[in-house]
Amino acid sequence: MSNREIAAYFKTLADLLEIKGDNPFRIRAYRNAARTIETSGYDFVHLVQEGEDLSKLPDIGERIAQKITEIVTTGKLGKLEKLKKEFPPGILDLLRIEGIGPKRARILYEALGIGSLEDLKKAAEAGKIRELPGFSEKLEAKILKGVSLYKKEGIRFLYADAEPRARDLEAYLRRCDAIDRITIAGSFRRRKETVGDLDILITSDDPLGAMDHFTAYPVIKEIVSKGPTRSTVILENNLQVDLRRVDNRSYGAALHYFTGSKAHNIAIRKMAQERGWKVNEYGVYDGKMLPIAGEDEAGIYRLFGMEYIEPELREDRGELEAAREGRLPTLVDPEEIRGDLHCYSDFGLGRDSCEALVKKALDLGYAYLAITDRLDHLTCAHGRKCAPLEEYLETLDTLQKRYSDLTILKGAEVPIDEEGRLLDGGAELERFDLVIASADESLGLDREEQTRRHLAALAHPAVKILAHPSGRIISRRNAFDMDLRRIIEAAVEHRVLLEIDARPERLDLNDAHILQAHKLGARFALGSVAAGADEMERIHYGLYQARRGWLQSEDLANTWKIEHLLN
Ligand code: DGT
Ligand code: CA
Ligand code: CA
Repeated sequence: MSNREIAAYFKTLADLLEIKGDNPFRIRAYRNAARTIETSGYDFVHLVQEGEDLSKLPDIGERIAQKITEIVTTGKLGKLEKLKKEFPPGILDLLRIEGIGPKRARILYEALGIGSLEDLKKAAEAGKIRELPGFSEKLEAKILKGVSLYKKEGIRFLYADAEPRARDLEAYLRRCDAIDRITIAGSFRRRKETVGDLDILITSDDPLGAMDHFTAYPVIKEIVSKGPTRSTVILENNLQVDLRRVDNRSYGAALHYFTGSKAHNIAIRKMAQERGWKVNEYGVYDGKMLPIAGEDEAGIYRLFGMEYIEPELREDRGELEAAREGRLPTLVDPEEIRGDLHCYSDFGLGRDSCEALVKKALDLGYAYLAITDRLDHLTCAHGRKCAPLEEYLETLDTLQKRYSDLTILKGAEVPIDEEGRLLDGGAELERFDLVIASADESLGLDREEQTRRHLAALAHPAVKILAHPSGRIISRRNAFDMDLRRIIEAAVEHRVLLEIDARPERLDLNDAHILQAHKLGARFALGSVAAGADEMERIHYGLYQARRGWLQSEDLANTWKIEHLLN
């Protein structure tokens, strides 16, 4: 169990208590504990197993320590189970909708008895929500949009939420003597931003032993089916896992088939038919049904006279033609990343000092790091201790002197107002090495206004990167209504890099937009958008998205030398 998963229990507990109207101090204590656990460098499962005294850690008291132990050892939290029973089962789904937090969920539940997305949709359609305290007609419309978006995309897991669980399960399966080879296939192998379920392939000479081991995995909620060639289970976090046992001589064909995507498979099958062959999950067969490939995956592509196609590209978006013609991209590799171009320190939204970020960048082997606090947090705009801007710039200069192995870029994220002006708060933007323009959602703007606002900002000479360009949040918020093509063209013209925001719920631009923008000549920049040193590690989620968008190192600024980047 990962720290993130353990923290999720406390977040859910806090959410439900808040909907219930419980003591705010207790709620805050659980939220703080969740944050400590999630951002801790320690592995909590390990701490529990070693019998460490957890209550020595910040924000972890005696009782929270007990709860962590309960979660780690049983996979459950009794208090949470009990609390869940006090509400309709769909109540937590409300929180997945953009614009609804626990406070508003409480109002919806108390005033109108809304306990599911179905209830929410009905009430919004009937115009009942706008009247509630703290709501409005606009918010009601946004909620309605949010519900339909959520329903359309279904209940999928963010890749980043599935990944720790998948890796743990994989490691668990590897410990079994009855299991030989293991691969997690499906959308997970293609590193899609969300996954519906996990598809695992194994080989085994002892199928019953292998399946017994699988179904004994500690955090299973339900065994849906169990058999010698296939078993399906549902984990405590509702993630479904299909495990299939295949023969060694079919392993490559099965891997290919179950990696997908379905569209890619169908395109391959068509190519086979044109040659009078047949492809399925057992192998490739000639006209006389004799096997001609199947043991290894690369062999299947070779058989068709193609280069090996990386799983990230298998979406039937032209990869088969490219592979046939030998012009597949050399996808950008994690080792090529030289730096992070978007993160926050405790001068702004971040939790950690600039120095902590610098140290982390060195740990990650980076050559450079841009610290990019929001300019409105650095100038007087937020009623904070007035204008830490000078101190920010000085701090970064001082750190640069102390840490000569890393180039520290003095960055700023600058909000774009509704007209497309950069909110510079009176600061001179030339004082920064790197300016990131960032548009928040502006509900009032129509398509043309939203587009123009972006075009105006892109024309500003100081702007180097456009943050999270589409504005979407996975399963929560659609992309801004604007002409993205024109915005991409303007970015190309003004040599502004388009960001790939690596936050797991953002991953913005997405793969399809990256492909489109790349064809139009755009270049890209990855940012972890970390609010703490530990979050800088999540840059790889953005890298996966870049790979799904066919990017090579020359397309991605983070792989460039600093001189090239700055000019
Ligand atoms: P997911 O789970 O919704 O995130 O997406 P996938 O791609 O993992 O899809 P899933 O789990 O339904 O099936 C795994 C793979 O099996 C899929 O990527 C391709 C293959 N597959 C499933 N159904 C079909 C089908 O009807 N035809 C073909 N050719 N392949 C299929
Ligand atoms: Ca799947
Ligand atoms: Ca599946």
